[in-house]
Amino acid sequence: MSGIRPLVRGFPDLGRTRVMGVVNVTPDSFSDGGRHADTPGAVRHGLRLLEAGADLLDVGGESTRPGASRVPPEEELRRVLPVVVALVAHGAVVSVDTMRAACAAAAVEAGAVLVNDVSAGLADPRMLPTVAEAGVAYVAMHSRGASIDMQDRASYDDVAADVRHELLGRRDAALAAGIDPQLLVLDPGLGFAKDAGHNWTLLAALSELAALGSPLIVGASRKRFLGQLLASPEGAPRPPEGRDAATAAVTVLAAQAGVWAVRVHEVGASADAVRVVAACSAARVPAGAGS
Ligand code: PMM
Repeated sequence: MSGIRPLVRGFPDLGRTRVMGVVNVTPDSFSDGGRHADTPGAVRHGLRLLEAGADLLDVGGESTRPGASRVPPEEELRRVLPVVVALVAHGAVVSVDTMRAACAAAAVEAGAVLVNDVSAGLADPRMLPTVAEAGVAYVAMHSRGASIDMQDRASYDDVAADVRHELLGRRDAALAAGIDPQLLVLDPGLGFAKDAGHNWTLLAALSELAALGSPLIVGASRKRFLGQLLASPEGAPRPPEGRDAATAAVTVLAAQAGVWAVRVHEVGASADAVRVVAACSAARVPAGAGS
């Protein structure tokens, strides 16, 4: 494993990639929309993910699937906040998946310790200063514009180089706003303004992204490119609930590249996978040994 498993300050070193379980409190997310849309259902789901081995839980109230429209701010807060409060009370390490500074601030006030922003600060000019002031960890994910039409901007000269360059721009903005570099995590944003080929190229280039020196998070879970890979002989994409084994395979690739965390819907297989990769990497025979 490469040497990019740095601590994000405030998170103890587990000696392995950590597993972030997804708690979508939404009626319309592509993979689990509507399944845990009310507070008790979402909290129960979060507790099940913890039992299955999640290291942290990512609570979101706004679907970002391609084509999704924005949810009003008050509705996002209404969905997210009670779930954050309840999961924090159960001792969970909670992240909030939001593009809005006000939602991030309220979630942090309620005990969230990480803000996961798929717009990397571009959707709300208050986001970066708010996170800097809160002093919590921040995920800056690569995307291009709002979900409603982001796939129109899935055009790159060299996707790995372009995403790296654009992420560096967001890292500069985050640092300029006062976010502690030790609290900053980058994410290539699989599926966000990217087609399947772009996603595979980015997965193949994770080590180059890691060379930027910031911890990484990867979210491949149940995404469309996996459904396309696993399509039926007639060409029908495999539905989201049939993509968990492929998701766990991506977890292995990501853990081997040394990423800080993977963001997944089904936690058990990925929790096992990151331990397998860590055990194997700890057992690696030093170069030259036995010769
Ligand atoms: N993907 C989704 C939502 N939030 N956050 C990060 N950091 N990375 C991702 O890849 C990501 C994300 C979309 O998936 P969902 O609708 O199933 O949550």
